[in-house]
Amino acid sequence: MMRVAGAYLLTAAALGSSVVAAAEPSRPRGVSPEFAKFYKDAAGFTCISNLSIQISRDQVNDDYCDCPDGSDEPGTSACSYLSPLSPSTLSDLVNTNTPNSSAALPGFYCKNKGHIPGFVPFTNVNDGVCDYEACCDGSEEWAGVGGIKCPDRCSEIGKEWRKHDEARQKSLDTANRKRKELVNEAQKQRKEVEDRITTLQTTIEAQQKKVSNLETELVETERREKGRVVKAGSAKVGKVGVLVGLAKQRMDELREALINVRKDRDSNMERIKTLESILSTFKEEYNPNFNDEGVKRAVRAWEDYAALDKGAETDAVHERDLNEITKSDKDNGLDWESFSDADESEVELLYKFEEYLPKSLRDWLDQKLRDLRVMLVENGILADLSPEASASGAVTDAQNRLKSAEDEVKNSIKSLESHQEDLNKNYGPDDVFRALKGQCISTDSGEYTYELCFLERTTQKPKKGGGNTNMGSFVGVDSIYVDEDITADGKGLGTGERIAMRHENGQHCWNGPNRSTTVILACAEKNEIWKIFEEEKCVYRMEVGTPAVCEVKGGSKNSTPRDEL
Ligand code: MAN
Repeated sequence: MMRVAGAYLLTAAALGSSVVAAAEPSRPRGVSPEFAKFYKDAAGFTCISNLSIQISRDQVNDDYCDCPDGSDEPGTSACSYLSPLSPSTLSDLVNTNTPNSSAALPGFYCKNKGHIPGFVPFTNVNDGVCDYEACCDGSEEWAGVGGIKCPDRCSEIGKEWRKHDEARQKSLDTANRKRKELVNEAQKQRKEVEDRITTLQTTIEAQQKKVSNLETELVETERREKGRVVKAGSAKVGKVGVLVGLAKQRMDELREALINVRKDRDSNMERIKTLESILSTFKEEYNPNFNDEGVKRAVRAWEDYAALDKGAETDAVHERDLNEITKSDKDNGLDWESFSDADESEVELLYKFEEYLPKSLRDWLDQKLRDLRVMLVENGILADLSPEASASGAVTDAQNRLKSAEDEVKNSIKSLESHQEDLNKNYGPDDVFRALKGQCISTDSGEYTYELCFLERTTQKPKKGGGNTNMGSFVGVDSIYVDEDITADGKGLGTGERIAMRHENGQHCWNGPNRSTTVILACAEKNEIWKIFEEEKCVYRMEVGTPAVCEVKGGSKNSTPRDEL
């Protein structure tokens, strides 16, 4: 049913009847088909809600109010002082006969042939004014008070109404179709989020496995880099064993070489001594009187040689050291067996193994060992443990790989959490607002342009330039009761529960709160800001049309036709 200026146009649905009934002889003036059953008795009339009061038939519509509920005067204004029947109790009355209003009838019934039947308030009956809005057939002015004539205009008014109604219905259909599209889009977007979550979960699992592998790899790389020996020996002898074996072999070679050198030295010393003794005797015993020039030159050369500094006699300490060096390893307390059994974790000891040698051996061997180590490193037997080598080596690579894998996991978890949060957010009925997210609409009002970006924020932009003002960021969806007009072009909130979007924590208002905006939504063919006003300082209210709330309980307008004819 539609309310028009205090009167009612009846829709077929509202009264459960599909056609305007043909004139019924027994139906008194002003009675609608739905109430006809109360007026069927030709002998008399029983007041509709006062069954104890019965009157004669000719007292119906005699312009005198007999029934306390006014039901005996359906076609006159005689009982118009009674409070009118509210639209909500009309159907109660028709269906149950138990009115809760003093008036039993909704008003004077106009058949309005060619248009939609309607009721005119009883006060308007025969008041000398044509009530074409509710009574296009002019039947409520049946007495021609003051000479008034209200010709039937239902044909033209009905035609115009149907045109409007068609357009309105078309627009409603379009709006509903658009909503369906939005819901489809929203579902698609939700599905994308769900799929992304599934993908992320699998990705995270794989990434975590990768991290764990890289952790193992790093540990292994670190161990390998500390004691890398390429030439692994037999299964029984470990890498250290191989290295110890090589070192021992080298030691033996060096010792042997030293012993041989000492032997040669001693034998050569003996020979020198013998030669010196021969020459010394020669010098003592030769006969200078023979005047042999060759002999004289030899004697002078010998004297020169003998005068040379021969250096210190053989250093006893040095000799003792050499004796120690050339002793067997066992006599030196060096147990190669125990080194070859060494665990890899003891590998570091190897780099300092000269410390296990007697002091006397160390200096001499130091240089040799240095050479040996270089040779081993160069040949890939020992790892290069210099700081530069470890900083740029495989360990750093492994560390970097692990670090970036850990970062990947962190990023994926963050993304997963934000997608899960998004899935749990209230995006309105059917998740429909998801499809509007980020879409902006705006309208001019006064000195500002006002903008709404769905699910983001509302903004006030001065037309004359200057900075924009944040009127609040989207925080959630609510329901709000409204009772507003709907304009002829269908824009407006109407009456009932509507979906509202809250926007809070906007720019602080001087001497006031942080700006906030309530955006109230009603069904419309397109997204559009209808009205914007500041309810109180820095508290704004926007009325917005959108297909997103069509056909939604608490979000759309009445499904009955518009108020306009
Ligand atoms: C600006 C606008 C107004 C608001 C005042 C408050 O002029 O944001 O809407 O009322 O500031 O000072």
